[in-house]
Amino acid sequence: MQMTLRWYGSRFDTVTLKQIRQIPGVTGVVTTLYDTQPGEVWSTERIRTLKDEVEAASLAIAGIESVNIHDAIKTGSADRDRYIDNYIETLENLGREGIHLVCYNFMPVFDWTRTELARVRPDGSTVLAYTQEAVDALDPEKMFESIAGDMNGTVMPGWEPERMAKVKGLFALYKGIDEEKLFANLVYFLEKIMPVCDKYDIRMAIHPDDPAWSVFDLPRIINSKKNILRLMAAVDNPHNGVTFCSGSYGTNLDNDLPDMIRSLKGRVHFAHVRNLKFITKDNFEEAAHLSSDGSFDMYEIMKALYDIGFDGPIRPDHGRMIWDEVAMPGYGLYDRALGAAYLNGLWEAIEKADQKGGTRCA
Ligand code: DNO
Repeated sequence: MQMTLRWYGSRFDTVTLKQIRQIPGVTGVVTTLYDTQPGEVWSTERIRTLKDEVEAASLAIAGIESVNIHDAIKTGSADRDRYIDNYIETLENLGREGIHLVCYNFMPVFDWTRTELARVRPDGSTVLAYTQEAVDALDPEKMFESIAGDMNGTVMPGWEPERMAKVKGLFALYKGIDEEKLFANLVYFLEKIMPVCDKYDIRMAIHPDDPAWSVFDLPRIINSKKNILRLMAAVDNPHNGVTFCSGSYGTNLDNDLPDMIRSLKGRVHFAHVRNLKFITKDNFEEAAHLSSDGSFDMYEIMKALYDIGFDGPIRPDHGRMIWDEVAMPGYGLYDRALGAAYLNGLWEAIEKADQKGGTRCA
């Protein structure tokens, strides 16, 4: 596996490439052209400039997170083929620049949903949190305003103000789109792009829905073992793969994370590994990566990735805000750096135990 950090680009991120380079064991970033809109073609020039900048800091682009999907594709509207052609052109341009991993999601209207961006934990750190009660009490069109004040002046992925200004219209677009239609639209899209992925060896890695159930009555389809395996079977091409995000699938306690990873052997192209702390089953907060700080057994998650021969990029995911850092909630430097070091430590231990046949010194 390759340890990486998510980086939003020098115009948007509070964390620098130099800082990322100094986290032990981190050799790459997953990044994006954060100012492009879904449906826009990414030019070769811009991809090359981004690549040059990352490489000048002695890091590599391990993948793109995300090339976002236009709503016309998700809703299957009459003009979807035009946007799929644009997506294909972007993939070609990325492939020619030697980029072989693309993370994306197929969530309607909202990307990941949290109801608090700065819940205070017992140690004084602040974290993102979710309660179903808060979602149920909220007018979906006011969702953005309810959290905007806690974004520390940053633009959060999926919650771009321009997009949120159109939220009413977005809800209207998805009227009549149920889970079966959304699934069919996703399969249609994947079938169209697979030839270009085959040609340039681009691994598509779908990010799960977060939380892993329907919010505001919107359809959600990438949220369980059954549903993700259905997608893998529907487009049975190794380039159709997943971003295994423990913090997203893990929102639903019915999801057995190590078992899901094992069932996806050969299709996990990218891993987001983080921990959650459950207060009740639909009230959870993000925790430090360490197993004992949250509800997941992080060793078992890393072991499952090791056991399936996972060799793609991995990244620590949302970190706590600690040590008075002011950054994009979830995406500060300090706690993600601790997370990377911890995950690297787990991996080293798993690997060495395996190489030594699990034997212990007398
Ligand atoms: C949140 C992220 C998501 C993810 C997208 C992938 O922190 O995990 O925004 O990047 O859903 O397209």
